[in-house]
Amino acid sequence: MKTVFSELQLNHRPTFELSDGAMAPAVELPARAEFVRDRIVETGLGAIQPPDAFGRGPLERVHSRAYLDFMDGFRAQCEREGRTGEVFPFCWPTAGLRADVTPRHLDGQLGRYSFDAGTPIGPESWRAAKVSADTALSAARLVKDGERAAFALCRPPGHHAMSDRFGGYCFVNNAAVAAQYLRDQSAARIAILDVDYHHGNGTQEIFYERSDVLFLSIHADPADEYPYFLGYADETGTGEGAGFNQNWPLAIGTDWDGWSAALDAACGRVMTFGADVAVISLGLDPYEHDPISRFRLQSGDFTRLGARLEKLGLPTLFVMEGGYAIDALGVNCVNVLSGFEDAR
Ligand code: Q9C
Ligand code: ZN
Repeated sequence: MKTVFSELQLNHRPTFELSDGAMAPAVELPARAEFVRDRIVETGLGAIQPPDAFGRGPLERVHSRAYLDFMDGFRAQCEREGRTGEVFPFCWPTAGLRADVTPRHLDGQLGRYSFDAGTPIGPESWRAAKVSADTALSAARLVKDGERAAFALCRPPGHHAMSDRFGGYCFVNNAAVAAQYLRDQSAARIAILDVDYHHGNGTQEIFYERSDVLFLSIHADPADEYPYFLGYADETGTGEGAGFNQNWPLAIGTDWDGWSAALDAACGRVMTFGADVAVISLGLDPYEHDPISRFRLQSGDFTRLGARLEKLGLPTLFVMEGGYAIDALGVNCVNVLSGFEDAR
């Protein structure tokens, strides 16, 4: 299986994040991608190639122009306002405040275009995020052109990014951009299966009214876990999209037995949907030793996950999302990919 990756994605280098009421060391670090890349080389999974530049067009298919304009201008605005290091939003237009205004001040704009204070953003972040999206698009193109599967080593991740808000360490929704690209280029029906420990709220929001893109997510119950305000079982899509969104919120402490039951159900739904392509939002944070998560998948379970996904028999795009147990990340990620390859 081919991998797409660029070292430019490493230039987003957060130092701190707001966590548990304090500034704590950031966990979404460049080393995450380096460990995965090194493991791919070590195991001989396949070639690693750099992404092509797709420009702004494919991003505009899932993100608003206003959001992309803000992000494109973010660095210059920081320089004008003398904001040097990382910045964090802290004031949002929630119910009772005006959602129809876009303030001039950077802090007002940050509130307008984000949904949490846990996503550090620095001067290099947006460029790295755009390259991460190019990585997803380039891997999608490999699948479109006939590869059975491809791996987009995306970082920063994407599945929390909404049509016009960043959050959850995510700026561009890489999986959504790639799915929409595949929809535009070739496939009639796309299934996105999100196995990250956290609900993929951004991907759900982007496709919630669509029947051509099925969104399925297996994650920790949002009553107990980030992102708290989306990802419940009663969210099944609306309008044209009614019946094309499904969530499996699982209890803290879920192990492979409980988790794989949800996986089987989700795979069944992919088949009844009649997907032409599967896009896997591949979070490795269901791992038992993940520092910010509380599921109990073991390294060997990730191999089983890859083998189960192969049985779908579909062209498959893997897009990396979360996973913060840095020294196990390479093994767990490549276990999924080699589990898929070895089942062929
Ligand atoms: N005390 C992804 O996995 N909250 N994002 C962390 C830690 C944010 C995770 C709080 C978690 C976001 C892509
Ligand atoms: Zn996650």
